Amino acid sequence: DMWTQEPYKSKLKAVDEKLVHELASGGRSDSFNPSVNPNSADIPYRAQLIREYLAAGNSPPSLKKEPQSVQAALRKAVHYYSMLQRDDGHWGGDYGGPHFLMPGLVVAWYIMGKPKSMLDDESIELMKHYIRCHQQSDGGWGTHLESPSTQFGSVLMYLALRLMGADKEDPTCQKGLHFIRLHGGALMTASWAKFYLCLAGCMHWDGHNSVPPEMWLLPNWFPFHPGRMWCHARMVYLPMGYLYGSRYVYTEAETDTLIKDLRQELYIQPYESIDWIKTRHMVAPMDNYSPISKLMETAQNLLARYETWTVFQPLKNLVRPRGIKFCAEYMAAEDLQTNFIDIGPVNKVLNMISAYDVANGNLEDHNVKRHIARVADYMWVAEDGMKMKGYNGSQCWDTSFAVQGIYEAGLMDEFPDVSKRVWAYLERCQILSTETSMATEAYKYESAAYRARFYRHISKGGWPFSTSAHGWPISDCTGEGLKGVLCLLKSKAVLEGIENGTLKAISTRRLEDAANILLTYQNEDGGFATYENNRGFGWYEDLNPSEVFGSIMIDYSYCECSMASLTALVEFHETFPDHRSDEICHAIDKGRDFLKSLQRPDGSWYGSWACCFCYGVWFGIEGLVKCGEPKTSQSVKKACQFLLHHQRPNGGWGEDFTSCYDKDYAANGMEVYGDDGSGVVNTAWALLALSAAECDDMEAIRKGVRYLMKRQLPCGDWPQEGIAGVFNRACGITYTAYRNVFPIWALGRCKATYGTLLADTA
Ligand code: LAN
Repeated sequence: DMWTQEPYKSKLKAVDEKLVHELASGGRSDSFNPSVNPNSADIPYRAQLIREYLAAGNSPPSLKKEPQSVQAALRKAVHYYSMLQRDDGHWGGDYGGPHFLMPGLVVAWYIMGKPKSMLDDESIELMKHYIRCHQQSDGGWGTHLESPSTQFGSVLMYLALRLMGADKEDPTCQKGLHFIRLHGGALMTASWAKFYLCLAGCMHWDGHNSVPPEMWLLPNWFPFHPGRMWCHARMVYLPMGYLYGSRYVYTEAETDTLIKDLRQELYIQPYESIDWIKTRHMVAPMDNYSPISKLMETAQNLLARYETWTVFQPLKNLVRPRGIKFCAEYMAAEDLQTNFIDIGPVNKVLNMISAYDVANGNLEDHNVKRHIARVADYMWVAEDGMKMKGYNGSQCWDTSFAVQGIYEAGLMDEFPDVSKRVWAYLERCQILSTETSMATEAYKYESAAYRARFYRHISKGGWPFSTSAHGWPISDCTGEGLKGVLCLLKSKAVLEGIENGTLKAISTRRLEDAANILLTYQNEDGGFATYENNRGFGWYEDLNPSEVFGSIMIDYSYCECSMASLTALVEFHETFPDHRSDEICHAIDKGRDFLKSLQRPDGSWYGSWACCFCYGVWFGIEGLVKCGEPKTSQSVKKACQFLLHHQRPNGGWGEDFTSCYDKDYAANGMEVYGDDGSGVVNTAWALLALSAAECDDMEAIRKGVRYLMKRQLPCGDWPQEGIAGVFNRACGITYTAYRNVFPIWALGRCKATYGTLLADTA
């Protein structure tokens, strides 16, 4: 138990552990029970912060459930949440969920000779625990926490468990292997899993479709160019190109007995008998969310000839080394620009293996060491063990939302230290130039020429999703960050702090830079994509080589990114009407039209980054209304109708993850989490949307507010429920801040909007 070790042990004595536990778990005795709720409530992390809070002599909220007013509920909620704020101002949380990330890291660790500096024995034990926790009754593992078992999840989790030393006879392994073999063995897993199998030496590279590094050498005007792909797909297929192109295999594979065993375990046919080239297109139906198109299959078959036919070899020998060289150079730039965190967990691992290969397997190499030092950024310990997160965290994003919620709840001045710390964090996270924190080394990559060479958008003025060290700005994170700062400019404590020099000022110039970068993000269609402009074409999706994810090939305009960017521009414009006024007004008008164009006939918006229509509709309504659409307009009315239609008898809203997957509203089943299938986060989004539109169905609003209050735990927290986040249509991702931030925000907004009309709610 890592919490009982120094430096925490000494503090532990000072506080009442029972109280800590009650506060951290909301007084519930069932801490983690994956069969009831596979989502972590983040109890160990929260307990540690509460411990420190108490050890410093602060008093916690009372654990009595008083007869409450909305105001009292809010005060308690913010008091509770303030205990969890870190000294540097951010809120952290479990950002796990996907099951295909940690196995990649384990493969890297294994290939690199199991360095303890990357994962020590204790981490390995905790990671094995995680895998055991999430095994399902059929023996398999899902692609993410709440997904039914897939070959993708199962093969990877099994591989990780075995590489971490679990015995084949171990009951978890036996059940897992049974599932895998029952469904055709590892030949049937998805390509991203096959990739790791190839690296580890458990599959022949001929069994993997070509990822030619040469594609980077195509001229930029060429209709298909990887530089126009969505940055996440681009940054994953970059190291894949390097590793595939060099046909990298774990150097000890041929003599390693564990690898030898795995080669026999994972396949239902003898490993030596497999005609690999014929297995490239195989994939289990359960993994096949976005089937490979005929076009792509043809391309892959042509590439397979390019890889193997002798006529092509002179050409290949000429261009492949150049492609590999470009990939290595591009990866080096990405490593430096992100301080070796890299844009996400997949390229983090693959870039690290590549850097290790570039260094000829030398663990003492400077770059390899810097890579290893940044692995910890992705790890998280919760009640279900240690996991690899989907990003290096959601710090900046959650913090920007939290402060807006507290502001709308009217409690900013009541918690002055909270506001001051948020200010400090947002100040620190804004990206000040196109340079990064490893400025001297990364500097050369920041020139316009390098930016173009490596397909990077400008950074100056933006905010990232996680930390300043990560350094990739995002449109909506910039929007929410800017709105957070604008809120804080209304805090007395913050203004005082700036005045007396305890807080750093954020110059008007910096806020203008934020508005400037937001303007650059707007696409032709009026909408906003995630990290960059939309560069490619719709048909790129036909070339999606990943069977498990949808819509990954280009950066599309999204409802969420558009709302956050546009409303930030609106608020910026209200505060600084002289800066690029015409352009901003024009952008807002265009954006509003875009939002309307995305609205579905039933009045809803599909949410791409959280589950699902409740989230989308909140962004849709908020975006329209703040961009000047009358609240009485047809669009707004219809959107409200959509939400009202889906309110449940108990006053809440509850959507199932399949909404995202099927792109069709799916209500949670009654049995989910034992509360009529409603959930606090969905309900909060719906209330935020309805109150933004000043919906006059008071009965519905009152019921919703009452629901949120009823579900509040005695300590001021709310329970963690189903998985809230999603990406690429098919993968869930945990947000543990949402259960605090959104109920606070929604209650605060309803109170501000409806005031005494809510009076009889308690
Ligand atoms: C994220 C996290 C943040 C998220 C929001 C800012 C909330 C969203 O509004 C825009 C998209 C974005 C930036 C986003 C995109 C996809 C990410 C990066 C993630 C969900 C976190 C993890 C995920 C990433 C792709 C996971 C790795 C898997 C691959 C398929 C590469």
